[in-house]
Amino acid sequence: MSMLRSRLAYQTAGESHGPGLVITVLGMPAGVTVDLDLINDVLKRRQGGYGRGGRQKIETDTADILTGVRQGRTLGSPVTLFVKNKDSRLDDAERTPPVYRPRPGHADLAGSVKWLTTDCRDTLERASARETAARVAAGALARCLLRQVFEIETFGFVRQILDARTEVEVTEANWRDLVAARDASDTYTLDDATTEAQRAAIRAAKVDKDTVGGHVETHVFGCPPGIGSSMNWYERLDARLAAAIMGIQAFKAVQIGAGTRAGEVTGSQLHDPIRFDASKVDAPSLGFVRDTNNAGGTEGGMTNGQPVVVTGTMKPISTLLRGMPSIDLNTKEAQQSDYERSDVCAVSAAGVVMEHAVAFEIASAAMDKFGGDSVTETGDNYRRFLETARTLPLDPPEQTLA
Ligand code: EPS
Repeated sequence: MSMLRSRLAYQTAGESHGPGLVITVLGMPAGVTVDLDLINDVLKRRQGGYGRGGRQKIETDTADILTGVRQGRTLGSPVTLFVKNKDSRLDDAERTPPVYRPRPGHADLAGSVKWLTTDCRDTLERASARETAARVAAGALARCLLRQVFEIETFGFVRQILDARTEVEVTEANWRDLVAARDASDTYTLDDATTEAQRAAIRAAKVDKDTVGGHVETHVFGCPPGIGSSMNWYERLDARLAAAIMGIQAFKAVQIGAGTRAGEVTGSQLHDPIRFDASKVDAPSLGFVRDTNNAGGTEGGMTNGQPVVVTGTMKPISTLLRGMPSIDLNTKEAQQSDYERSDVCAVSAAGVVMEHAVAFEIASAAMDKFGGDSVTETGDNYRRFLETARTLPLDPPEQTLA
């Protein structure tokens, strides 16, 4: 996975109620123009969405750049970002009390046993979805690289909350228009009727002191064929995406393209027929056209030139105002689980987080393929690859010499 084997990787650190979150991105080439407005804009969007809790009224997440950037451009050294927590109180025992009644669905029980304590707070402070702010910051930095060097763009939105689902189709032709629709939606979905239905589902859950989850989608446009690799399981792009997405708090499933529907139809119904359209040879697809995209833009663990389409499923948040049947870890007696300030629904935020987790993996896999220490070198490598791929088949002697 990117952390272990790829050059472009990141590490986050920080507790939910500690002084802040630290993000270190390793392997960024020199010369990436850091769009701090983009980073801060998506950090703000992550904080929003109908159904969020009180914490987001306290925080105004913005990133400070501590290392790796000079005059707005990366140097090739590790880039460190810092997102400050205003609600910093980790060492205040009164305002951050122990939690002895684990919440079903949270890390509380398993973590307390693992780290040999009965105070779930030692686990939950790091397990908290507060950390997703760090993931968004890293992904936004990756988007700066993707845009500048590869002209690759990502688009994330909410497909469904509980049973309120938008059927709007996202294509290469319409996605830019849908950005405005998504940004006008309180739940980050794509049409007004679904926004209203999702708001109603969240409102009903709030009245019931309950929570709701849903499905979020990310589409990646502009990938050429060949990012990722079929040579080793850990280089497969779909495997990398799945690992990155399952690493997001509260995600329970990932689907690429048709996803689980692939098990319910025949091969001739599923696979996307291949055509060649010489008029599209300058597009990232290099002219290899598919009229359907059930593969979700990956075949054999590599991009195939079609948009990469990923769906992630977030479970309902495990902190319920009404509590859930649990126990007191000190006495083992039956008790309702503890309540911590939380969200009724964070699916909208999860859509932002997944988009950025996906962006980082795509950028990391693209750097694995094209390499380079500076954006100039990486860009040259990329253009040369496209030019050569367009001339296929190569002359045999040329192939031998290359
Ligand atoms: C979150 C911050 C957290 C929670 C939520 C998401 O802050 P606090 O615990 O202080 O309210 O609101 O985290 C969870 C739902 C969770 O289970 O950890 C954030 O910034 O996204």
